[in-house]
Amino acid sequence: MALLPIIHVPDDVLRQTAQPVQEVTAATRKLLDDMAETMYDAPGIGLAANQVGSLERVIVMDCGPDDSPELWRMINPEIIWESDETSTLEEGCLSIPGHNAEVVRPASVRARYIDIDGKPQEMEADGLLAACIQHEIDHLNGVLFIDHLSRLKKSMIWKKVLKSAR
Ligand code: GNR
Ligand code: NI
Repeated sequence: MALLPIIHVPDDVLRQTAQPVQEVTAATRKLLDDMAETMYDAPGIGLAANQVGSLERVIVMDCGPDDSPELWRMINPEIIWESDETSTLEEGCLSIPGHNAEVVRPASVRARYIDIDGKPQEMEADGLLAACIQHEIDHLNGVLFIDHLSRLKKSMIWKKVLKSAR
């Protein structure tokens, strides 16, 4: 396993669309394992491939309590159902360090994905896990949590980001 450098805004790779994995290989599994190690080290509760400079459609998540971790490794994840009910949760992003904001999203989702054995799976999430999987799939589509904020809130964060990136 290896720790991967985490890429920060305003790097362009965070605005690119990750491409579907055609075949689950040893390289795919290594990328997922390295991403999991990088996520736990950060620490964070999720990580998408764009954030480590890869454009494969893969994510890792662990929203479990420290004494009962639950690692999700997902290939080609997609939301196949979302609730009308929404929920508001404070989000942060390892690629936008130091900036948190409340984001409104569907409260529950159902997702389809390929597991590390190459098998199609479905899962349903609510609470923090639901927010996390939507946040990670957004990354694969080049979308950041600040894109869900009002123009004012987004521009306030973006100004600070550009200032500290100088
Ligand atoms: O560590 C993270 N915390 C978090 C909190 C609420 C909703 C989503 C997240 S994901 C984030 C890690 C990250 O940047 N993943 O892309
Ligand atoms: Ni993020």
